[in-house]
Amino acid sequence: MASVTEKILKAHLKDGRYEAGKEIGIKIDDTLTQDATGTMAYLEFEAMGLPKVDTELSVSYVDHNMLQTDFKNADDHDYLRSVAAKYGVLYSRAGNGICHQVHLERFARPGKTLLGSDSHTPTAGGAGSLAIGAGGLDVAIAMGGGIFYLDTPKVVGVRLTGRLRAWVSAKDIILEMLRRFDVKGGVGKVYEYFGDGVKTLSVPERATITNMGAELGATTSIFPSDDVTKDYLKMQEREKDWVEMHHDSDSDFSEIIELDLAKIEPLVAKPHSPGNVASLKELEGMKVDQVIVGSCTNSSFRDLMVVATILKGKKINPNVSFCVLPGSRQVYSMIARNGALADLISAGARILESACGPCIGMGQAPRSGGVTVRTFNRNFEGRCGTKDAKAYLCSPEVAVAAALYGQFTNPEKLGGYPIIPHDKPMIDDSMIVKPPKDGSKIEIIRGPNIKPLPQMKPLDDEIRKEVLIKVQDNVTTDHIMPAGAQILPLRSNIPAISEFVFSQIDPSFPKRAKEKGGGFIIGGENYGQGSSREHAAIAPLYLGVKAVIVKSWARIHKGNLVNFGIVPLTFEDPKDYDRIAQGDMLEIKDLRDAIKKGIITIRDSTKGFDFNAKVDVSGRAMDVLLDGGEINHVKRK
Ligand code: MIC
Ligand code: SF4
Repeated sequence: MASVTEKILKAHLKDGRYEAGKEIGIKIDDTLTQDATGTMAYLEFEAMGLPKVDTELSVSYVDHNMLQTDFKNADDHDYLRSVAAKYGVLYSRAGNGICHQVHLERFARPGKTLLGSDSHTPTAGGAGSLAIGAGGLDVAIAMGGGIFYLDTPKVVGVRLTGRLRAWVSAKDIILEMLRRFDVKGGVGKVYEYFGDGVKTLSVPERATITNMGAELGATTSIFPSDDVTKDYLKMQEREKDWVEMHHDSDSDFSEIIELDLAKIEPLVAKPHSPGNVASLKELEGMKVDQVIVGSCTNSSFRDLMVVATILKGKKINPNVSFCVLPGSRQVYSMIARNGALADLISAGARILESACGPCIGMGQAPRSGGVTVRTFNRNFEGRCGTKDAKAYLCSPEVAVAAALYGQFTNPEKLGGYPIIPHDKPMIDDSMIVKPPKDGSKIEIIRGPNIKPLPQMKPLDDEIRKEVLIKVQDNVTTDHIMPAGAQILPLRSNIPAISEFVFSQIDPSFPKRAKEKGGGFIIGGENYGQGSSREHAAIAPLYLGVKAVIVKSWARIHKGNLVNFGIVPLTFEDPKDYDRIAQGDMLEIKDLRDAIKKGIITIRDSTKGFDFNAKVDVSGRAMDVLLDGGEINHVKRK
C-alpha cells in the first residue's frame, strides 16, 4: 500500500531508509537544465571528467537568456550547444520554448524520476513524473549517473472533488493552496493530488498546479497517471511512455487536504509574494497598466486559446500594454495555424518569442510604480525589472478580463465561457538537436563570457568574521542573487555576477564583503526560497561568505550552500536572531569537530554573549562541508 510518490521513490531507492525526514539517495532517470543555470551545471559536469552523461535522457534547454543585447548570451548558447553534443545531451534550441512546457509535451514520463536545475521542474508532475528542482551541481552529478540525496518527504494527499465553475481554472486551484498554506507550508512535503476531481483536469492544467507547487516550498507535487495522461501522451505520439499509477489507499498519506473544486473562486496573488493571495472580488475596479500571459505556469495551448477566443473581434483597453508568450514552439505553431494568433494580434497583443522573457525580468519591465498583471508564478519585489512596480499573479481568464477592461474585472462579465478546440498537437522536434553517437572529437566553444569555476578550499577550523548583512523572513534567491536582463548574462562569469549579490537590498554588500575578507549572513525564516539558482551560493562564496545563520531554510538553497562549502546553520533559539546586528564580530572555534557533533557554539564578541546553532544536515552533507564542497568531496573520494 503506497502513494504514487512512495512507489516511485522506493523503485529508485539507492541509499538510506524510506522514513519521513530521513535522508535517502535515489537514482535519477532523466535530467533537464536551462541556460541560466545550465552553463554552470555543464562546467561542473566537465570538472568531473566523465566521457558522457549516464542517464536515460538528459535535455539542455535555452529559454531564459534570450535577449541578445551583446555577445554574452549568444556565447552561452554556443557553449551549451557544443557541450551537449560532446556529452550526449539533447539540445533544445532558443525558440523551441520554455523548458518545462516543452519537457511536458515531449519528454515527461509517468513513474520516472526527473531532476532539473530549475525550481519549476515539478511541472512534469502533471504527467505523473516525480520531478524535483535542484542546484546545477546536483543535476551535474545525476547526469554523471550519481545519486541524488533528499530528505524523505511527508506525502500529503490533496483530494479534489467536484468540478471547477466556468471562469475558474487550474491557476485558482494552486492559488487556493497558496492562500491556505503560504510560501513555506510545503517544506519537506510532496503534494499528491487524487480524488474524483482529478479526471476533470487535463495534463497541462495539472501541470499548472504542480508547477506553482514550487511556491509552497514543497519538494514536489504530483498527479496520478490515468486515462487523461494516456490520452495526452497519445496526442503527443508518446503513448509508449504511459504507465498507469495511482495511490492504493487514503492511509498512504500523512495528511489529507480536501479541495471542493466547485467552491474555488477566482484568486489573485498580490505583491510581493505568491502566498499573498486575495479573492479577485477585493481587487475589482483597480486600474492595471500591463497584462502578460505566458510563463511555464500558464502558456499551454489551452491557456492561449482561452485568451484568444475571448479576444476574437475585441480590442485591448487603450491604457493597457498586453503581451503574450506561447510556452513552446508547438503551442506557437498551433495557434498560428488555427488562426488564434491572428485574433490575438488584431486585438492588440504584443506577441513575444516563446521563452521565459518578462517572468525573469528579460524585457517588458512595467512603468514606474505600475500595476502589472501576470499569469506567472512569482511576483517578488523587483523581479519584473521595475523596483517599485506591483506585480499580481492570476489565471489567464482573470488576466484577459483585466486587459479588456483596463482594471481587475470579474471574467464572468465576458459572457459565456469559451469552448476550446482539441486540436491535435503539431509534432516537430526539429529544434531539438540530437547528439552524435560519438562526441569525443567535438570541440567545446568557450567565448569570453565563460569563466572557469572558482576554486574551493577545505573548511577552516576557526572563523572570526563580521556579520556582513542581516535580513528578514522569506528572503528569496531573487534578493540574494537577482536576475533580470542586466545580470542574467553573467551567469557563467562568477567574478562579474558576484558584484550584484544582495543588490536589491543593500548594493554596498559586495564591496563590504570584500573589504572585510568575507563573513556571515544572518537570515530569518524560509531563507533562500524561490529559484534553484546555485549562483545564490557560489557568488557569496566568491565574496568570502563562510556561514549563513537563519531561523529556517528553503530546501534547494540550503542544498546549494552545502554543495559549495558554505555552512548552513540554524539558530537553536530563534530569539538569538534579535540579539545580533550587522557588523557584530562572530567567533567560531573547532568548527570541524562541531560540524560532526551537529551543534556549534558561536561567540558574539561585539555584544559579549554565546549562542548555539545547529548544523542541520545529514552525515553525508557533513563530509561534503568538511571537504569544502561537493566537487572537492567527489575528487577526494
Ligand atoms: C526562476 O523562475 O526564478 C528561474 C529563473 O527559472 C530559476 C532558475 C534560475 O535562477 O536560473 C528557478 O526557478 O530555479
Ligand atoms: Fe522561466 Fe519564469 Fe518558469 Fe522560471 S518561472 S522557468 S523564469 S517561465
